[in-house]
Amino acid sequence: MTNTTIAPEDLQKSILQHLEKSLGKDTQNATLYDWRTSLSLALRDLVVDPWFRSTRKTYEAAGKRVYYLSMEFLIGRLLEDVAINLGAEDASRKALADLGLEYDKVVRDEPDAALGNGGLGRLAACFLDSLSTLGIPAYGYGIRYEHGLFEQHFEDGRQIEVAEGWLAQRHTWEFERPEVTYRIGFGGHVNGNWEPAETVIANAYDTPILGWKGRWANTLRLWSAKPTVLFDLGSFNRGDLVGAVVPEALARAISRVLYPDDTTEAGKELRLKQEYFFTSASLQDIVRRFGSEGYDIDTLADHVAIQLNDTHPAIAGPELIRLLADDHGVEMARAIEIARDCLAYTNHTLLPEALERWDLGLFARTLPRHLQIIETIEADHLSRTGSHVRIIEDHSVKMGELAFVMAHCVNGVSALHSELVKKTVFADLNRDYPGRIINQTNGVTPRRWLYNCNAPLRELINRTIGESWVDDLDQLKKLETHVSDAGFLEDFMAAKQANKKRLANWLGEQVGQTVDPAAMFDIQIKRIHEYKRQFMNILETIAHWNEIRDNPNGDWTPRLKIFGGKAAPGYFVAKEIIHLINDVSRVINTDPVTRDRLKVIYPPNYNVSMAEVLIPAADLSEQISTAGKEASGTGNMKFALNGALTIGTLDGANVEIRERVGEENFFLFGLTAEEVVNRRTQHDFSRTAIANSPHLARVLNQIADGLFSAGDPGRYHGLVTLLYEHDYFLVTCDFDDYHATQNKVDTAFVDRRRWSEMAALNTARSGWFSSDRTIEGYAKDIWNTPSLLDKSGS
Ligand code: F55
Repeated sequence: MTNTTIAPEDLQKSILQHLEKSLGKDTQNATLYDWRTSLSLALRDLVVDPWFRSTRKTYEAAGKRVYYLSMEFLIGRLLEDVAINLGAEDASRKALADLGLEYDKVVRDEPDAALGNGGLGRLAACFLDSLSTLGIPAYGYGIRYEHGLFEQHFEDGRQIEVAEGWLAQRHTWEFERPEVTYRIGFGGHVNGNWEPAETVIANAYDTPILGWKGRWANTLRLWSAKPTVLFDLGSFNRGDLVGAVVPEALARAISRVLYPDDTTEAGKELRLKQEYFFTSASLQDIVRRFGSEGYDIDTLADHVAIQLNDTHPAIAGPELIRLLADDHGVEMARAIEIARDCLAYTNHTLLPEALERWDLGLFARTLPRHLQIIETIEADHLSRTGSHVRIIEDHSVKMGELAFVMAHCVNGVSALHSELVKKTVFADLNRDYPGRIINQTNGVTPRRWLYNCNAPLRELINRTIGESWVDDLDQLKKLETHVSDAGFLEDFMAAKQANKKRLANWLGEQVGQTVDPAAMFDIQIKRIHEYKRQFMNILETIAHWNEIRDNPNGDWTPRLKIFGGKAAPGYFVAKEIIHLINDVSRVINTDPVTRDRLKVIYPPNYNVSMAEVLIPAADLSEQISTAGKEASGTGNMKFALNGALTIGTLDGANVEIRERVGEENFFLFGLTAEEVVNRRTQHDFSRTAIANSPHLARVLNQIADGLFSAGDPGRYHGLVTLLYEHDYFLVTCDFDDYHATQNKVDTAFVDRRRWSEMAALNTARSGWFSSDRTIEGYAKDIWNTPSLLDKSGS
């Protein structure tokens, strides 16, 4: 059976029943939250059937399953996702409308599940969607953080972080499994056996992940930390009230909050505990399930493929060996072999500050048995390969090396990145284990990132080529023949215009700004980081502003520049950049000379749901990282798919996007990864670049003079000095090329016919960037897991 079709009347009945029986409310007193929860529960009822069916098929097939271990799953909202996968969107709309409610408003009431920082976590969420759509039996494993990524507020232009509280409301999609618990030990001693000093309980919560047309559903299992003893009655009885709650607080701290650092390693004890907590719980669960099906432990790798999403779960190597050797009596050398056959590792970044290393003392105190096992792994690795690469070095445990040695396959996330992985961070290990490193270029789910977020374009595509593209994105190629058709191009631009109007309304509501939907919408949304170069973007914006002011009667293409993104709370420079963007925005937006031609808006608290409004409305996608630094990028793919043109460097997946959409449909600028490395060796490269760029020199002087920080002229002294003296990310070197390319974009935008062709070709040629394609690559090259969908597609 495909597509659980439900009649609006039946759905409405179910909504009302849930309102009454599950929430204890009548229609008179129901709030938006009550309605949203009732609709969610009504739809969730429809998910259970395909979920059970998939689980049964999985057990019957007795084949191999994928276990995707990730510290982060950046899911966003689920309601709309479930509705479209069930084919119940129209029914939901109608059922609610008849109750006097607006579907879109109800959907927007759901808080984002923001259990991730950025690209790595969002990729994990797209992968879950694709695994279910493809019918590959899989479990996602992670942490049920009580607080997801912090809420970002601006106070006088500065970022303020506020704790996020998605679980303050009932999380309708999950099922608590009080009976599924594991003990997770920390510290203590090894006297033959490991005797942990401290133990917490990992408790499972399952969320069904439904694929396209409800043909298949996998499970996302998130672990919550609980104390072994609920309440210390002894302390309480002695009158120590605070002491009585301490053990509980300590245990629960482990799943309390997501670390907000994207690409910087925190090195904190609690973080190590989080990593071990969820990895151990997941592996115990995998081994228990395997055992319950009656298999011989020696055949584990025939049934289990474990993917490590970066090094955060790298403790899986030693932990699996520990479970096999210490608990199941497997001989050590064989345990290492089995573990390696099960494990594979994805690297997401080359940034040195992101490579996890644990202080040896901390590691020994927290996981003494694992340290012993790592020493054995290292000895085994050294003796087999004659390598000089050590896992334990400089008084630390290097998780990248551990993950590499314990994985049978290591992959990068774009063609360029995978080559750089071979040549840089893992050059020596690549020689020791030739062929181990492969590439799997990232992708994004077309269900969320086109079908769901872009109704106008979805409808146009459906009218033009039918609906089969949704789970076979290569079909978008069929649009190419329509690009010579003026009518199609007009419709394509009309869809874009509708999305721009929606965004304009949204901006009016959210930030109280009026914008012109005819202006070019130029968007950079991602974490704020020096390598991503939001700094260069805002500097170029100022240069552009200067040019308009110098020639106010010129024929300027109106632009709306939108920024979105959070900075890690401890990342000082990134926070300064945010402050600068907000300061510049205030000055530019109040300038009567440029008012109709340039505007800068930075809506606070960028998240998945905001991306869903911004991306479909973009004309121009900013992908301007220093070449060699952005492992892949996935936002770049979402923009191209939704018909935005990219201004970008030859970095990460930009390279592959440009190859596919055609170089004439992509605005390329900047140094290559190789040139970047060379340029850094040149004496005073940034001073030279600034001296040679009148535009940049002027902008830097304006900032240094306090033009954007009236009353506080010294505010950006540090940022400006950084560019002169330590411009590691080569903002100064790429500035002029970026500026010149932006001028080309201005000119191109005015030729509406040509622009619409380029935009439509971006959509038509982006099919390859579906995460379905990526997952098929992993399934074939790494996991060896078949799809269990019937060939008929049911
Ligand atoms: C790595 C280590 C730590 Cl300790 C924390 C975060 C990371 C990390 O790499 N985060 C991350 O989001 N990386 C991004 O992964 C995306 C998915 O592969 C890529 O598209 C993106 O280029 C990369 O920065």
